[in-house]
Amino acid sequence: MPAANSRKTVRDVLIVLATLMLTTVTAVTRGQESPEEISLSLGDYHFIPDSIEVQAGRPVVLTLTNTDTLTPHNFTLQDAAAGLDIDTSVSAGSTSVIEFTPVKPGSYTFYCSKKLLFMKSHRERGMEGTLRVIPPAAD
Ligand SMILES: [Cu+2]
Repeated sequence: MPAANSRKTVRDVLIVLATLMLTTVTAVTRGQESPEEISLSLGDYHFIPDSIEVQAGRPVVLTLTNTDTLTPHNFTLQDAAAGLDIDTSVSAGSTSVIEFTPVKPGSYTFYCSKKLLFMKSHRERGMEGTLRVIPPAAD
């Protein structure tokens, strides 16, 4: 039945168009979203807080403050599959601000990769934490 088939095709095309429009609207809405601002303090082999949660697609402004008086630290978060490649040093007593937009929901480990020769790395001393990326809010 050709007539029924073409009606079905028209319906399929409409569904695809509607989906595309919805995707576009969602992308535009997300683009306008204000960044999420998070502060982390780095010191004495810890991150405070050591667990942060962000939303996929929403930009994050991360303020990293090293509260130690001598020891440099860094914030390393690398996951190629999730498009995350962050490695920022923060010298003692200073602050660095980084921006990134997580795109893939999941749980990612960040850590400090500093290490002195013959010593345990900061990560081995417990300097790591978790970034949880939750799916975008359905609205
Ligand atoms: Cu460190």
